[in-house]
Amino acid sequence: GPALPPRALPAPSRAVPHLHCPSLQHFRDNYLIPQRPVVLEGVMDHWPCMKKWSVDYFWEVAGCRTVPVELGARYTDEEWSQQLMTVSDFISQYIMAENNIGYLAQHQLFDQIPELKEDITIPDYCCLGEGEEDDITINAWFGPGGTISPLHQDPQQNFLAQVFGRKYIRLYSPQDSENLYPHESQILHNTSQVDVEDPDLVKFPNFTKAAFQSCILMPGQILFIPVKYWHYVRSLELSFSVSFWWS
Ligand SMILES: *[C@@H]1O[C@H](CO)[C@@H](O)[C@H](O)[C@H]1NC(C)=O
Ligand SMILES: *[C@@H]1O[C@H](CO)[C@@H](O)[C@H](O)[C@H]1NC(C)=O
Ligand SMILES: O=C(O)CCC(=O)C(=O)O
Repeated sequence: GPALPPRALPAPSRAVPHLHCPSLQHFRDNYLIPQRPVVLEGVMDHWPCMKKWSVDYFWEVAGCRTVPVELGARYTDEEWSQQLMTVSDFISQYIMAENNIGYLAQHQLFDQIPELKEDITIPDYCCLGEGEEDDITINAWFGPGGTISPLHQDPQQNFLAQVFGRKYIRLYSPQDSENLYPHESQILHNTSQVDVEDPDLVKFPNFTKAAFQSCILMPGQILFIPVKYWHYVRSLELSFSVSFWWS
């Protein structure tokens, strides 16, 4: 379908705090243990991806590789689907031609193209978890402006690292789950039924009771999303993010 028209940003709310390269202990005591979101700056400045990654680079290193692509603005839409296609087809049909929304959102990309993995680093803070480094799931999120990840929660801690482009992000505490109206079905039970930026308050009256934090995640910033913390993500332009799920 046609691209969604750009929407105005919502009213200001509580901003997510920002920190520059906190010590492991400071991060653990003030954010990990109390399970508070925070934006980390300065941590990924020297990752090679910051200088190397671009649309041309992906075309070059991965153009002929076949990957699953999500078609449609959001995975809760009726017309949303997944399709296998080459990275070069994805780039020409969904990145260059700005009339369709397609999202390359997947975890196999870094196993499929090991070259890309050398351009990123697992954040040191992950060593504060109990899991092994091998158990960390690294996801790629590559798409044009207008991709939306509906409000949902995941079962692990997350570092969402922004390589290029900006993303508008809203966060709601797990303590507010009942005001977020999770879907009833098993498959979508960790996704909210509410369209965060255009809520139906007749159907979901208690949604306004839920307090939220928000930020615009900029290139070079890493957002810590605690386990089960609800997050909604909309890309503001061509964007590449890498997420690290760890425990
Ligand atoms: C939802 O929960 C399931 C099981 O807890 C998990 O595997 C999945 O990654 C979660 N997130 C989404 C978006 O489905
Ligand atoms: C809204 O919250 C109130 C009080 O917490 C509860 O009694 C009511 O059932 C909720 N309504 C809906 C539609 O979820
Ligand atoms: O960037 C996005 O669109 C969604 C990211 C996300 O949901 C995640 O990292 O768990």
